[in-house]
Amino acid sequence: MDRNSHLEDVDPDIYALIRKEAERQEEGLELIASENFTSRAVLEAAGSVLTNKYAEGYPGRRYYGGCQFVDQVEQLAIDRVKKIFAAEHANVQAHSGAQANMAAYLAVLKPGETLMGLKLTHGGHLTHGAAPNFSGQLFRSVQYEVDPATGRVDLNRVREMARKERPKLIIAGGSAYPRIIDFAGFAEIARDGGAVFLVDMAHFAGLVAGGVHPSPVPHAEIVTSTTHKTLRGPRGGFILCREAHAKAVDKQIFPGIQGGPLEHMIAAKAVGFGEVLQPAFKTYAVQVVRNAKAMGEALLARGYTLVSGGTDTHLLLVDLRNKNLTGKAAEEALQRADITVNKNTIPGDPQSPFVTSGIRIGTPALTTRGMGESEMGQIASMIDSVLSSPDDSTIARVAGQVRDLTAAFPLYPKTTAGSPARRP
Ligand code: DSN
Repeated sequence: MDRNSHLEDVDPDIYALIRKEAERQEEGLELIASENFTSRAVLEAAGSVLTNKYAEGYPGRRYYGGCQFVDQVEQLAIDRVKKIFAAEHANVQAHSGAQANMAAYLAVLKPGETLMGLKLTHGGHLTHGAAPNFSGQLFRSVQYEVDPATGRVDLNRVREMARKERPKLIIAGGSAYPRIIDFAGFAEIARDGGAVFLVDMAHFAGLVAGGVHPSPVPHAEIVTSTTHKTLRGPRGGFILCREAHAKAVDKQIFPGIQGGPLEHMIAAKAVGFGEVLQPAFKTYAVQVVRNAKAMGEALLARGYTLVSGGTDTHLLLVDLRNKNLTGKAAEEALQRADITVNKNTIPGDPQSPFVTSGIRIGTPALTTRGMGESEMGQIASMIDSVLSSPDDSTIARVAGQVRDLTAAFPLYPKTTAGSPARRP
């Protein structure tokens, strides 16, 4: 939104709410592991006139006229994401990660057939077979868990379950799993049982792109992802697959589960992918992981328990039981100091998913602001102050520290055109 906002004149209510959200993002510490801040260029493409265009179909094969420019936009997005991940085929139309997963599953499974994924309460994702989700309703879902002693996926247990349950699709990936997954080991289990192996890399895609995390692409027949987490693009999804699954995947996205693609978002994805292809993105990805490790070490030094003992990625899962706190209470106390995390179940959690015994902490967003390991140490200390004594005076003191720190790392700094900070 620029200084002379048209929206401000037309709809001051929505304008004011967007301004408030921009200020919340600017002035708070964003530690939600699945969030990030896109560039102004991505925002501009997402807010472009491409939103006006219907383009059912694929580049060169549309059901509407006038697609000559959106065809080029979509082809650029496809070419760039294929290049980033060395993939054989890409579909960039999925509106979200959940849509990407739905289309990918339907490309290889019929309703009622068996899929196997990591249990949600053990770090998996809703779409990996959780009962209330389409993945648990349309398919027969079996769920593996992490080893309670290590907090890690144990491939021997996965193999045993796969032999017993004979899934047709095995899914690896999750939304609160802090460790590198053995993709080759999973692929072997899938191959032995005649299952398709799919990796949902939504959380760590940016780390793969930046070369600080193994790539699932050589091992999995299908890889799904979002664009807005560590990959730092706009909100959306995409699917990569081997050529053998290309037709089925494309057919399941359209006409299977979606209609017209969101070409403005596909343009924004293309811009984001273009940024990922720049050398600076590697530096970013390296720092995300360093920051997560630094945050983990600082929390361990203050007596916090981390599920699996630490992290290999961008996220940490903190077990708060030894601090006599629930995830819900911790999230609320930190929010009062403008530190945003999310409550999260820990493996074997005695609390309900609405209360939980843990919080999930991620470093992608603050790394985008330019923060490094020393800031992570400061933030761990702020978190500890709030969680140790969540009284009004501590919270006011920490909120002041948050204001000072965020002011030193402006989120959308002044552009050469002179737009002020805090005007994304
Ligand atoms: N719910 C998202 C997350 O926070 O990890 C994933 O879809």
